[in-house]
Amino acid sequence: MATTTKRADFEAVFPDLVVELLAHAQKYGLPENAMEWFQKALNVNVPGGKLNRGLSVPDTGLALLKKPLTDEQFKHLSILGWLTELLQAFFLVSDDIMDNSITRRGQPCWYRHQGVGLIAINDAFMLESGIYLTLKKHFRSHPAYVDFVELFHETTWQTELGQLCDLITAPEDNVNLDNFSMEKYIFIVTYKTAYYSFYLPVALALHYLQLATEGNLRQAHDILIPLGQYFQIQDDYLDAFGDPAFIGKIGTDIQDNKCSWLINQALQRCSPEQRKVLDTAYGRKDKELEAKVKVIFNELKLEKVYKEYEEKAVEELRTKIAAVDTSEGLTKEVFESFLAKIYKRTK
Ligand code: DMA
Ligand code: MG
Ligand code: MG
Ligand code: MG
Repeated sequence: MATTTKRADFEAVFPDLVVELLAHAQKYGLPENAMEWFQKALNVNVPGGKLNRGLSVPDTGLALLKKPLTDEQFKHLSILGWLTELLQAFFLVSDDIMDNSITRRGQPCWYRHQGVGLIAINDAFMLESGIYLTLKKHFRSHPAYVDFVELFHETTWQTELGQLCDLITAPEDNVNLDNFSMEKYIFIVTYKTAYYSFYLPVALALHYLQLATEGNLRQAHDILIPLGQYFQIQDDYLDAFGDPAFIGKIGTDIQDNKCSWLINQALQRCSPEQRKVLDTAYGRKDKELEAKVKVIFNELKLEKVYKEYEEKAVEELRTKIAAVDTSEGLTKEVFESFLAKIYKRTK
């Protein structure tokens, strides 16, 4: 039996969701040029990524049931998957404005498209609204409807808390590396990334299949949050050490003064001389100063530090997964498939 969802099968569900959302705008007599704008905002920002989050909703369904999904289950779980991608699109459009990013998925960021600019803010809101319109259309009479709505609201809130801390820990005009710490870092990444990227897809599948017991949700949480922290540490590592052509985005963390995993590791290991360079070069909108920071990252062998961290983190996650209590319908496969998707990822 297939244990993972075919990307093409999942992708085939999206165009109908676009049609439905456009129909929902048409009902209000939205002018044609605005209809076209919204359609483009959906098609540019929602598909086209790795789809890890979206695919993991039907994949979790498969891993929970351990048998092929019915056509209806596949369709519903895929719709819920696309809603996690809509949520992600809403966050990424906003994140790229706030992070002053250049490219995303190998294209200019949405706000950098010709004629878009800060209209992207409203586009982000409309992507978010699309979640609730679609939920209502397809799941209004599902027993977990209220759980779905509450879960999307709570996850959005959590992500916003994380983004707030990410942003205010990285003031543009006041670089002070003493403000960074691993404690702050773990808060930021838990909230800005782990909940929406890892906990949400699994919780959605559990609710959809009526397997969302308190115990199952708690166990999922206790594995998926550390898994999400590991994922964001990879993101931070790739920001400086990844290949922009391959990851589809140009790293901005050093110039943006971000409290990233790499700078926290550097601060723990640097000599007083290296610290002086970091103090004057980190968080400045200047390519040469950014390069100086990268020289120190290399001197401190952060690539090696990262690889050692990765092995240890994965070992701990495997131990946690092995201890999962499956008596209420949870399976280890749910978590194994997540881990397999991200272990040693390079994009
Ligand atoms: C990701 O943070 C978090 C959200 C909520 C988008 P980030 O700015 O490190 O992401 P990226 O590297 O993709 O811009
Ligand atoms: Mg960003
Ligand atoms: Mg960001
Ligand atoms: Mg990043």
